[in-house]
Amino acid sequence: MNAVPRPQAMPASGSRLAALNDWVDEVAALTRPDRIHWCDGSDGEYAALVAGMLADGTLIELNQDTHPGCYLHRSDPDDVARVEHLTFVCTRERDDAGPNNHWMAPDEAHAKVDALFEGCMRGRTLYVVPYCMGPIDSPLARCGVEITDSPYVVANMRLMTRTGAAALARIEREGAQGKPFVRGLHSTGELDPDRRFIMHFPEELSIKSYGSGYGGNALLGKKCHALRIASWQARREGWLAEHMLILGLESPEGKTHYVAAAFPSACGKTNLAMLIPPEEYRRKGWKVHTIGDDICWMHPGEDGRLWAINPEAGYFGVAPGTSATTNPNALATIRRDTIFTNVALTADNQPWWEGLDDRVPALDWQGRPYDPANGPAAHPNSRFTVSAKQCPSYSPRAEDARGVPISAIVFGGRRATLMPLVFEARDWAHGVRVGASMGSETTAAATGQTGVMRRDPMAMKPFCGYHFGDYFAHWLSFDRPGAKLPRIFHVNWFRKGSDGRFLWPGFGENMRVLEWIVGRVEGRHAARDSGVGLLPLEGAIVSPDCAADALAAVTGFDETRWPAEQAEIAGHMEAYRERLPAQLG
Ligand code: GTP
Ligand code: SPV
Ligand code: MN
Repeated sequence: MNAVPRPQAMPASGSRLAALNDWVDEVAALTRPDRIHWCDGSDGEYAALVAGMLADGTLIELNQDTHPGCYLHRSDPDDVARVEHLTFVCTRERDDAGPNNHWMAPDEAHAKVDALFEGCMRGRTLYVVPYCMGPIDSPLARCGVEITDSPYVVANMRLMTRTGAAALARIEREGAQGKPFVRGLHSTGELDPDRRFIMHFPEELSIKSYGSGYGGNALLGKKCHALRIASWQARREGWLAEHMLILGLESPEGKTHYVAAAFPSACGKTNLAMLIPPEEYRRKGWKVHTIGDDICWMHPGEDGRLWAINPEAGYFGVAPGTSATTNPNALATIRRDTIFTNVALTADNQPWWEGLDDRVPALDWQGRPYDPANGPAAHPNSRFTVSAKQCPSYSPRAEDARGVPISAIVFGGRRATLMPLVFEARDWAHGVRVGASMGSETTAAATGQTGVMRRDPMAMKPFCGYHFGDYFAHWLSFDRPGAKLPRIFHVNWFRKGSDGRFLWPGFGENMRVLEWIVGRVEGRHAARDSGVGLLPLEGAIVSPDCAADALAAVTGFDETRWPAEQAEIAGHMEAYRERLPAQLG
């Protein structure tokens, strides 16, 4: 990199950590910003960012009477979701990234993306965003710094992570002890899909993302750090970084079981995490407490249990389908201080999306007068960004430095056929096989065709930062003397009848499945064995919103179709053959 003079406005030093200052200098020399701003995470800073974005049109003010502190961002129409085909894991050895990732040699990747970064921040401000993934005082938390030229990203990072002064202090403290922080460099570039890359360098604990301003492509604390880089670190350090929600299920007796659940993108994590139990359960005293809705870091504790934290501090949730009937907690959460991205607008400037209610929107997600001929009014991957603390079911245990002990792990996918409403794995190794075999129909959370069935092991296909064979072996390794592992289950809310409609009512009714799961953990419910695993006994799970024949279809398992599914799973495992543990072979 060329040595260039510092721009006038650049502070001599933004941090007590030389390694951080040097890196910021190095990036500034490459990207040539007009200004550098070190984020302190304060309210005043957020207000100034928002004011700037309102002035230049990056944000649009929503109806402040109905939605105080809420704004709309319309992204570039070519930049609306994660881009898996442009996402790379750049390890020295190609095989370490595995067939589950796109790979590029680190030197080649740096050269390719640095050429794009060259001078890209001219006329822009370079923001330095120190952040902590997890409770600020938790030994399970990990820190990073994102450098970005997008004020929208800075504002989203402030809602999604613990940013600012406290995070910087921890980074400096740890840096003095030689502990590295994850370095994430981001620029929106020209938002040109042909000049877009999301590069990960797990061996260097660094990320370089260019050409997108959307979600997981740009908020680097989320998928890039907390899943791809963290999964790599977790393997080395003996823990798990997973695409899972975490909820606490409190029984009428006041006992709380924590459950972690891995469903692929747009397959129901946020909804399950914020579930409101049906009236009859509420009356008895059942409660759901939300710890996290997307990512879970689990560490084995001294007691042999897995202890989990949610590394995030906010939700980047799917808007379409969110309503007073499906997810009232989410709706209550996003009534104020929320950034909406790519939703539609009503005539009185309120955010709107398909499934919210029966109003007719005035403008679609691109700001055009709404015309059904143009497709849905809200983009199918339109989202809200909001602080987790605003959720009525938010649990203070999300701030617990020790995390919460996990009683059950639940895998699940979007499967129109075959996979039953719920089953339990016979033991840990079987549970790992169930997770590794997961299938799900693709959704709008990533670009590409939707509704295509693909294997998505542990919901980590787009997010595991290393070879799936090594990953499955890592999962199996937790079964060791002294371990008190969670029981493993599999659910499917998305079975369809011959008329194409969902057989199971889902949402709040999923409480009935959670209760069965916790009942199994406590030894209160019997089960019957089947090809796929342990099924509930007939009548153990019923719903007033599910007719008897639908219930029988959705809770049962068609053994005649199992051999074909198993053959398909074997074919999928074949791709990881060279590193596949014998137990999964
Ligand atoms: P990411 O944020 O992409 O990781 O998604 P997620 O897994 O958190 O999915 P989310 O809870 O946002 O749900 C995605 C879509 O599935 C929304 O449109 C929901 O309304 C819908 N959905 C969630 N739970 C259920 C359910 O139990 N049944 C049905 N039919 N749809 C559901
Ligand atoms: C997902 O796709 O799983 C998400 C949204 O949670 S994004 O942050 O864009 O990855
Ligand atoms: Mn997700």
